[in-house]
Amino acid sequence: MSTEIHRSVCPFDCPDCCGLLIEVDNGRVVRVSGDPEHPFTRGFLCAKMNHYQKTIHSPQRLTQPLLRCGSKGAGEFRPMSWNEALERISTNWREIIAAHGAETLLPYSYAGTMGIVQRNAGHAFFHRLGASLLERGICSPAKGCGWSAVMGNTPAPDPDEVEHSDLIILWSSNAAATNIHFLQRVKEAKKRGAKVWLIDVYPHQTAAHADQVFVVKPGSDAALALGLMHILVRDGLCDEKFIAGKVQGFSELKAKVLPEYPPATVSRMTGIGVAQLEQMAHKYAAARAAFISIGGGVSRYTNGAMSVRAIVALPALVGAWAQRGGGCTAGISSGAAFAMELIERPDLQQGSPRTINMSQLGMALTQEQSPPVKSLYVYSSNPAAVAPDQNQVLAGLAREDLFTVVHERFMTDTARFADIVLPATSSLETSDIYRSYGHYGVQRCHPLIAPPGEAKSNLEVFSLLAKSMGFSEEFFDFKADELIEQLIDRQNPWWAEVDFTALAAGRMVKLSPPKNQQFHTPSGRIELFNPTLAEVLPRLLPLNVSDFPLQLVTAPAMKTLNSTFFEREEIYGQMSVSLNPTEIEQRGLRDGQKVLVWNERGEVEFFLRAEDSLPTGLAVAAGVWWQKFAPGQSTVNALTAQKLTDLGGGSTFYDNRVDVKGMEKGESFKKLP
Ligand SMILES: Nc1nc2c(c(=O)[nH]1)N[C@H]1C(S)=C(S)[C@@H](COP(=O)(O)OP(=O)(O)OC[C@H]3O[C@@H](n4cnc5c(=O)[nH]c(N)nc54)[C@H](O)[C@@H]3O)O[C@H]1N2
Ligand SMILES: Nc1nc2c(c(=O)[nH]1)N[C@H]1C(S)=C(S)[C@@H](COP(=O)(O)OP(=O)(O)OC[C@H]3O[C@@H](n4cnc5c(=O)[nH]c(N)nc54)[C@H](O)[C@@H]3O)O[C@H]1N2
Ligand SMILES: [Mo]
Repeated sequence: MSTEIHRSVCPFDCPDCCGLLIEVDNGRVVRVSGDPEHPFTRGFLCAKMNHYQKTIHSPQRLTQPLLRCGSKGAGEFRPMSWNEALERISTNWREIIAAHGAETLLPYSYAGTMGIVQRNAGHAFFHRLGASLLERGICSPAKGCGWSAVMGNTPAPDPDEVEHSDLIILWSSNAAATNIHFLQRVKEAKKRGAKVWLIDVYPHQTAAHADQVFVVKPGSDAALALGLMHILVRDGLCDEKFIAGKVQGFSELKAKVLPEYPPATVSRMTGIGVAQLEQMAHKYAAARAAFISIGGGVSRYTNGAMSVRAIVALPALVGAWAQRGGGCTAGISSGAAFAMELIERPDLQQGSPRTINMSQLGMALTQEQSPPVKSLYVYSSNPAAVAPDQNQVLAGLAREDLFTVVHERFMTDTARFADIVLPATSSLETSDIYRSYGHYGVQRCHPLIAPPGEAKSNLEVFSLLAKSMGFSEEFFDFKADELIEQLIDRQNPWWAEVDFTALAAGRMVKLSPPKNQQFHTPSGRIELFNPTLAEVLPRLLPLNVSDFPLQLVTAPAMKTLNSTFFEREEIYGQMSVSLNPTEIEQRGLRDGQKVLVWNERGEVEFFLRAEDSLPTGLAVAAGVWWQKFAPGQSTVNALTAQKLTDLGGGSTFYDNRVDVKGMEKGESFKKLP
């Protein structure tokens, strides 16, 4: 039989949301490549997706429902039928609801798939059940809050516009790992003469593409942005005309905030020299169309929303928004294009249950709650690995009285703790529609192969669970393609320019954000002063206080995505922590040895790596590993805290302090089987 080539979409949590070409031969995917006709992908993929077929056809895929037959977390299961699994889940839930109320059930999901249908497929069911609500803030809501504090609902510029910029600032963004198709635009602008800056806590892979790298102290970015503004004002480099017409609160900022951020003070706060600050401000003002791309890094601190807000304010002072290619982005939000209420079904909500923040799962499972959490249903997420304060999360998952169901593609660290594991489909086995948080594209995809064994999609499972629980609403009969049609709100102006024939044919089409006004804020201007917030003006907020000497940044790894792709042993390497050689020497350690990284929450074994380019005082651990591939029993989130950001209830993954010590000879934690 000859090979067929179909279009599909990368389902993973990445701003690029690539178009894929999938070659299928006899029911098997034999090759995956970037769609050359996809306007954003332009024919190339990242290292993770280049061999997606290895994930799809991995012998490690789960294919049958499983029932725990060992102790919690031991990973011992026996296969069972779907009927038995559904019967057990619904019987348990009925008993728990009768004894303790439906609020003691907690759904836990995030971004295993970004397809709008499969990602949101559980909301209607859990609303109908009356379960506790989950605040899904593990990624970067603080970034959104920082943006909207200044820009309201203003749609971010299209990423292609960056090609018209002459100064591109990648501010806390390792685009070479996390946004490679945007980086391609940056490289093209560079070829045409644009300068590229990287502002980060260490020079990572993206530094190779930058003309200048500015290394800041973690969490100090608000001071940097305000310090630059101080110089712009002091030296008369602001665009007075733009400010007079388009900006609210410049005089308040100038009078009340900027005097606190003179260069000498900002240099102490950020670690950037005074001369460099002066040079930065002058070059920024001299650029015709400076563009800032803000990554999530700055937002993952207890002061994260405020840091983003200060950075977003910067372009207003030089009028960068008035120039093609100028301005700033903190990510694209096109959710308003979709009739989300038809899939989320808030109208089915029973009672008014409490909300639990997903970054505080550890507390929710181990600390006294009224009512307690008695059952956890996890889908499209791996909280044992990705949630902060891993020791508390694992202690919660180990509770004998917690009934845990995990719907997964692989036997993850979370699935090991389940009472019941259900096998999940991959993106090539289901229908869905995708939007991106890095561009305005939308694309549909259809099942191209049969699921392995008895794997089912999120939507199918919730439909079966609804039947088992006796729910008769029509919603629970809808198929994915019907929901996709409902989600597309053709009357909504976002769809005005969409070619529906191309969409139906599986091609990417572009949504058009509203163009009726330039700045979608209450005042219609860029709001440096925001009277709706407790903090009406930006400033540097303090970080977590701790006596530990090193700041630990737990950055995204090049070849894995959060805890995804660890089934692909060929791509991930060794779980290591990097330090400047001075820090290594001071502790009497050597490059390559095993070390213990520790703080008040936990201890994690890593292989030590010396990196000359790292500043002192910083430790970097890339990637969120599966326990079974870690040198010890714990992974990086045993060190991170459940504390939330200043606004938005976001996670603070980079706001940790730790120390590092050598391991005694032969000392090691117990390994998992
Ligand atoms: N390869 C790969 N791609 C991914 C992911 C992955 O795990 N691997 N994850 C996906 C997901 S879920 C997301 S949300 C995005 C995240 O993608 P990004 O938003 O680009 O990544 P962040 O984790 O937010 O961190 C970006 C950078 O912030 C830097 N940083 C940390 N603290 C500070 C600070 O205080 N100041 C400054 N200036 N910089 C700082 C870090 O060193 C890091 O280089 O990427 C997605 N894509
Ligand atoms: N230390 C540290 N921790 C972090 C981060 C960090 O930078 N450092 N990043 C944080 C960020 S930005 C994010 S967004 C979160 C991400 O947290 P998660 O969204 O939980 O990310 P993943 O680790 O990718 O886990 C997704 C799981 O969903 C499964 N899955 C995939 N498709 C499907 C499906 O269709 N159905 C079902 N049922 N399951 C499916 C996958 O097999 C995978 O195990 O992690 C956070 N954790
Ligand atoms: Mo994320």
